[in-house]
Amino acid sequence: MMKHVEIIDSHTAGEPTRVIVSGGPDLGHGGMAARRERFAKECDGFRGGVILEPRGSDVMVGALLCDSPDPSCVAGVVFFNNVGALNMCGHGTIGVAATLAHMGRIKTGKHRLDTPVGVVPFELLDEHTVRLQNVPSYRHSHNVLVETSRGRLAGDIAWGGNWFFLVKSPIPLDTKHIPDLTALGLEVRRYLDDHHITGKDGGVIDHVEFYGPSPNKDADARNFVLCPGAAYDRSPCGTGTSAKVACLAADGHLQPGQTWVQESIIGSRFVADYQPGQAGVVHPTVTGSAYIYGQGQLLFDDKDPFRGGIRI
Ligand code: PYC
Repeated sequence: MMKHVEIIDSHTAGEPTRVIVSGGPDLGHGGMAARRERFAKECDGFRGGVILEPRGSDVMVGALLCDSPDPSCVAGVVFFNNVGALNMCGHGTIGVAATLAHMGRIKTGKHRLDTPVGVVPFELLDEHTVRLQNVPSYRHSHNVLVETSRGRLAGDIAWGGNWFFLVKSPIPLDTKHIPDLTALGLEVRRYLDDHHITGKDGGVIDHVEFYGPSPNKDADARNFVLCPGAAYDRSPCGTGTSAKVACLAADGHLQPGQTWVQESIIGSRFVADYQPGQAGVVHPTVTGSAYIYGQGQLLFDDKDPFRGGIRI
């Protein structure tokens, strides 16, 4: 038997998003957090088939488009990657918004997307450009020490819709150092895991964000974000930019409404700012652009030994 899954592929600041338009698993009618749980438990074969080689790549983030129980939302979404389900995804939200526009489901203006960690209001500014208001973000811990082969590093733990360890990079942030940055990011992750260093309520810190100056005068900083499955984010990472803004706000280095131009390791950009919220959280907005680059069907043949992806 052949299963057909309809997809639309886009990239946001270089980072790909594969939206599952139809043919994906039915996750029931609960809230997005419950559907994410169900996806994580029951849909690993589907996840691997869509994201892993030969149909996908480690870099890709999947976005399963769902209906939302909240009538104020244009859609619900469950994000996933090469190793599991994500909580939230900033570049993915921008990709989903551009995809909904491409499908004719939304026009320029304000909309809301239901995600596993809360409703994310966004504004479609033109067919490519999206300003999203991310979930409340905050710094959880400051000056956390991690021993690495590059010495002792002091970083921050922050929530921006995913958990991040943010640390000044001891390695130059340029593309020729990507293998070194990846290796160091994996070392940091291993250290955090081995020492049971977590976010709030034991949240696993599965993203590592190295930051430093940008070589370009019109960007405030550059980053390199290592994602949970060891791929690096080609975009400046929407949730990572939100976590960064929360840390800047906590240090008094960024004022409410002041813009922060965050550059990625490949030189692509998001523009962020924030408004203060209750109890030390910030409400970040992140603006970026996505471009559709593909549309079609994935085919899954029952007899294909790699219908669930290549797992090594
Ligand atoms: O943009 O938030 C993001 C993101 C998370 C993982 C990859 N991109």
